[in-house]
Amino acid sequence: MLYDRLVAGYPPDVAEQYRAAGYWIGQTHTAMLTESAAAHGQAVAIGDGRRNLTYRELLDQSRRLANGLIDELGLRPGDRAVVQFPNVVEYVEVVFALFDAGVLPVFALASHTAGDIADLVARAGAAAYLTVDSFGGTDFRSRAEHLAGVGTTTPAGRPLATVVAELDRADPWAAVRSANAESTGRSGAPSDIAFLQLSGGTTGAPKLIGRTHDDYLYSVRESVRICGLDESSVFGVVLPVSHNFTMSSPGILGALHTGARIVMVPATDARTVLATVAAAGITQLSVVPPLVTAWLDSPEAERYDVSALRVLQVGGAKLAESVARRVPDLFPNATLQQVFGMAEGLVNYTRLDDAVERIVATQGRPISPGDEVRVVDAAGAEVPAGQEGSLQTRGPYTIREYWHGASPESFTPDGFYRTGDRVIRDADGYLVVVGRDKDQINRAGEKIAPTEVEGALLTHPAVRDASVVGVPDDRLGERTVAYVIPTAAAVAAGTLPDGFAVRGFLRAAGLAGFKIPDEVLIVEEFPTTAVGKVSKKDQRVDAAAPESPGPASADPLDTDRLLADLADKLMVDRGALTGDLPLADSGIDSLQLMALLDKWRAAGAGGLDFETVAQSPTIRDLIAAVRRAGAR
Ligand code: OOB
Repeated sequence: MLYDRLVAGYPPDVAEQYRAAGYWIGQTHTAMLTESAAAHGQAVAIGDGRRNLTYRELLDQSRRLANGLIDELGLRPGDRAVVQFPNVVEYVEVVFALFDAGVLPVFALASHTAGDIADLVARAGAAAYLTVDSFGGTDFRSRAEHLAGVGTTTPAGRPLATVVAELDRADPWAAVRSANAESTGRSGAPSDIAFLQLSGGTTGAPKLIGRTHDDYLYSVRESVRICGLDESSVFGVVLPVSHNFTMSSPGILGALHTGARIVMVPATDARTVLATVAAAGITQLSVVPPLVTAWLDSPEAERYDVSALRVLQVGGAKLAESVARRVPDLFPNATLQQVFGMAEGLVNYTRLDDAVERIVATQGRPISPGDEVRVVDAAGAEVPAGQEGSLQTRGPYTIREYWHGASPESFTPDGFYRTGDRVIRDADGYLVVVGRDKDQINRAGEKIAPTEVEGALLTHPAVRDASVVGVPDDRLGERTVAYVIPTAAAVAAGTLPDGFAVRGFLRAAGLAGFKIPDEVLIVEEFPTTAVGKVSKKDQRVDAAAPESPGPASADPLDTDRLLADLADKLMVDRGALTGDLPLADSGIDSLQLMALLDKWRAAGAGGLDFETVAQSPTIRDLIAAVRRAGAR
């Protein structure tokens, strides 16, 4: 009973083949770290500017934490624990503690809201929620207290356990850590599901993806080889720590497998990243395309010695060829590597020794000779090389089913995963991503299910119908546009909500920041297809059409206007923005700042650069900088 939930869906004969081929070597994550600690004990495994841990220390700390989780919280093998961490050392400690205890981490993102977490806890049947006290202006502790306080119970009838790492303390885990640094011996079998990763999601909440130790670590070892990671490498973590790209391609696990050093980069803006590359000698970075574009635009680009960087991996969303060609301007010594992967499994890489033309123009080819890839037409028949079709895949590290068999239609009867991506495969097996047939928005690499946003919009009393689409955007890849039809009552009463109010409503309703539409358009009706369905295709085209210029304002860089722009981005009341508020505490992220920068540059602050904006200590300094740039 205890272990039946841990069984993955690979047919036994297929599993045998993968073992015979040497793909699955029968190692758990705990064994992997133990081996690395034996080989590289005194080397620094990870640092975030607050704490550094050697391999030996990481192993010891995670074991002591594992014993504490068992003794203090009563966690048992096979339990699930939702982890929500920013990019800090404690994340890696806690994940390996859970592996050691045989508890499955469920990888939430730091950007998930309290509502998202409650939903994850319920769907994963989690026994625990582990997080930090607070970070970047978010109070995670009260979130944990709330979850525990509302009497959340686990399937076994136990109350939800919560653990909060206190980041300001010398010993952040003082409350739970045991003195016992022995392995618990509970880490389970290599063929067990090791953790639950989240899918991008097309309908409603993200689906849970159970990956086994065997299958995941196979992809990690091969990624290490393909991406040129070795013990002299320094891997900089810029993207969210728990994302599949950051974890395993080759990511945090690849670095730990090979004895490399992990450096948590504290922010994503050009100055912070380039300065950290220079100071820490970072050799490998994994990023999404919008960050590359932003860094290329930044005057910081030439100010730091970033010659240490050997590999710049870009993935999660399509990298424009024009941007790919400019990467050497930014990192003269680095080889660009495109990464087209998915949490469900399949990862494609361009190879480091591929010709430049192939690197800039394709999204790579699969990791493994065991990866089976087919490109099919609407009837499911394979199309020849060079022709566009839907990508399906099966192989030694791709799931055969979602957790508890959710969404069976995502798999073909013969066990291929329907990726929802439209691709062209060339004669050498390299893939070019040309589009999508799943209803999903890819906003700067973050995946958004339109149905989830539509559902939230429909709870607004003045909204009769809602349709959410992704529209091509130079900076974000895609931006999110919501079309809203108001109720007749709201129209009659003249109480139509505006975009600002709608976005504020969504935030209050608990929608994560990255899912809140960039634009809300109030309309009378939706365009329809021949069969009468909402034509999202037409809506995408309409939203992409250039806006008619509105009435010119007297001074678009007037202090009040600037504050209103900021308030709108932050979805707070204009009144809540005081001049003394430190920018770092305002909750604004670098992509939001970049969007504002674009707007203000267009409005007259042409010479304004991102770093000046991003490094403004307070809101007042920021406004002053924009106005200065406008006056020049
Ligand atoms: C990665 O994983 P997910 O699960 O967040 O998203 C997967 C989806 C893919 O199905 C595809 O639609 C899109 O993200 N995608 C790309 C892409 N990489 C991912 N679309 C175009 N070009 C690319 N290079 O995003 C992920 C997982 C592991 C490694 C890297 C990315």
